[in-house]
Amino acid sequence: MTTTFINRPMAWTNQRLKYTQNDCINLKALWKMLILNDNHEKEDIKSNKSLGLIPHSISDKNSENDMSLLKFFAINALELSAPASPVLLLQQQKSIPSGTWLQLAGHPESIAPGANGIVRKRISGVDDSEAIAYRGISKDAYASKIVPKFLGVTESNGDTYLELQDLLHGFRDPAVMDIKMGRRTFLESEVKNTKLRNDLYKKMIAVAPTEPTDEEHKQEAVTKLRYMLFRERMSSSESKGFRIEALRMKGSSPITDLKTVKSDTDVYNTIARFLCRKQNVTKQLLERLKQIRGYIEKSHFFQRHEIVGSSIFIVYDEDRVGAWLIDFAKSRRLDEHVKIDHRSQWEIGNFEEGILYGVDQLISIFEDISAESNST
Ligand code: I3P
Repeated sequence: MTTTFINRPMAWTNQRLKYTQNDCINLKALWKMLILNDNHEKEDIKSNKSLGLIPHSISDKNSENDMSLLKFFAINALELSAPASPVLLLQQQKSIPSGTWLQLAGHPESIAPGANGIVRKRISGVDDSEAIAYRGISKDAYASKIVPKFLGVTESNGDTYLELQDLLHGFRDPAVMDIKMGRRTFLESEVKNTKLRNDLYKKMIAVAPTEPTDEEHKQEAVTKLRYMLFRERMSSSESKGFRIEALRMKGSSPITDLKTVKSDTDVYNTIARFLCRKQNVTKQLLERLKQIRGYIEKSHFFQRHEIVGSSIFIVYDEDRVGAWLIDFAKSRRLDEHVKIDHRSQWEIGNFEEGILYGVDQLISIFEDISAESNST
């Protein structure tokens, strides 16, 4: 891709930001990013490359937070091997530092802050599809390296939770971005779902008032398939195999009004602005994205599953960067005879979702941004 950096206001104007702060439309669908705006005293660097965290201090000389690798491996080993029984977690909840939790993304109240680097995500039960996916992933040498550490399933007060590595733990006022992967973002089962939904019609006309047909306007409802295809077409999902769902810059409010970020220029500029011309961050994230691609290609889990609706979650602060694949509620095991490459175009029955096609496109944009920032 040959895109040049043009500093357009696009999704970054104050007006947009103001609108976004008052905009509740997106909140239901966005559960992933929990940002703790706290007033902690400065923490030690706690990083671990194998968990997707890349400390700047490894490549940046003279970082004031330099710590021996041994020390941060030891810290992480302690945190992630911490027993995660319901009782302990409830006790830990009491010691959560006071601060403001912002749920930037997602189905509300499905995720709860834990402590010691753990978050809990509510699921339907022990056989929830996401729990099944995490169990499979954690047995896969490659897939397990690109997702949050899975600590198990726990029950508390009648609810069941996944216990996962808190990807923001230890970061200070981080920049975060959630990129939903894939050209197809719905399960094939939606094709047969004829249920008409007024909420999706409302979301549709909020973005494009003239999009519904006369019939749909009359019914004031659309099917989920109709809405999801529209959503993919209005954003970059259809063309690039990914879309930027939400982001937050250091010291700023979250931006979730990104449903029409679609063109090469808009996508490029949004990511470039997110990276703030930080060469080191861009370079390390590019390496991590390539690593993620390589692990997906080698993983047996990915060969045997369609991965629908997952996101790449990117985070960086002054000290470190990290990127992981998250959200496996719509990952499904493929029948034995079905083979997918995660890049081909979807046709009903072939189960292709285009996640690797999206990673290819994303890497290409990061390469362009990296080249641009090196040349200026
Ligand atoms: C939502 C988004 C979610 C989807 C949700 C959509 O649209 O595509 O991924 O949830 O369906 O409404 P938007 O991003 O425009 O808010 P699932 O991934 O769980 O299907 P829902 O309304 O049926 O929850």
